[in-house]
Amino acid sequence: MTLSDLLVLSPEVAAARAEGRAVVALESTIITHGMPFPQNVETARKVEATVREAGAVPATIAIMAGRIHIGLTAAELDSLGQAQGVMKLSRADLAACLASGRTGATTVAATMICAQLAGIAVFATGGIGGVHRGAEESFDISADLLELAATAVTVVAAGAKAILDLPKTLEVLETHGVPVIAYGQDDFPAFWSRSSGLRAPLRMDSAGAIAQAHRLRGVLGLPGGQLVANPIPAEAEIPRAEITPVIEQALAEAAAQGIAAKAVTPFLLQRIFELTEGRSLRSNIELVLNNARLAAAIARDLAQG
Ligand code: PSU
Ligand code: MN
Repeated sequence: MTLSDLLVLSPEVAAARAEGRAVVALESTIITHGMPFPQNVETARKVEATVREAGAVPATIAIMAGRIHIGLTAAELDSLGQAQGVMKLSRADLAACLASGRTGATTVAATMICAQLAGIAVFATGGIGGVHRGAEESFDISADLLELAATAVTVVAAGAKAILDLPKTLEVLETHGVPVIAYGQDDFPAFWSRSSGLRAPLRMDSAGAIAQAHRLRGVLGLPGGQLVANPIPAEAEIPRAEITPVIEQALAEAAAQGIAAKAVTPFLLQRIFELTEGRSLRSNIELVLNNARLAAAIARDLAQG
């Protein structure tokens, strides 16, 4: 079994790679564990269309029947969006999922690994995993953070959700040498809200500068990627004062029900969706589309060499 036996490129991605065109990787956990059906599939399609409109080719990544799919056909995307019992894959789970032949959705960490194997340098998502509140007791720190330190993919996200401990998340990223670049503002964004109230370590105002920093990390021989924190568009944001009590309630329920490990992030997202009567999901969709546009611009700059 070699790597080329494992990777299945969609026809669109294979053509783009052959022609040296820009490609943007997309994760699949947001489809299977991050949003309810049918908005998950509708959003995934819209994100792909947005990447294409912005002049790049989308590559949604998932594991199916023992292969790593880089780019899904419309039928594959539909079936993934309704599949039951899909594994949530981080670095630890990838090979085991392939060996078992089960269907698996890739988190930020696993998507970065697969993107790099396929030669894709830019990846758009909603929010990354981070240090959970109470991590000093639970030790719950997302493997996404260590992946950013290890794998040379530039990840465009709307920051990290305020369900996490954002100051600790930024500290862990700094410890591991991950550049955290706020796009077009000084503050680190907080997913549904444009600002977390914390200053981001770095700021850039153009896709070209982000692409150049990605290239220069390669020249310097630095392993690891970059986190680009792109604030949600103003018209779609939920101000921090409004989302904070909702987050507190969802966190209290998770604690009361003993939700742990991989179940934490999906549980909180679902409860916040219910408590906001869908408003959080509408914001989530808009921020992902916004990230897809910026990621496509970065990928286009990189493809120009
Ligand atoms: N943030 C979202 N939606 C998501 C996720 C994060 O807004 O669906 C997913 C991503 O796939 C991320 C994962 O990589 O949750 C992090 O999970 P954990 O906290 O268990 O590492
Ligand atoms: Mn975790």
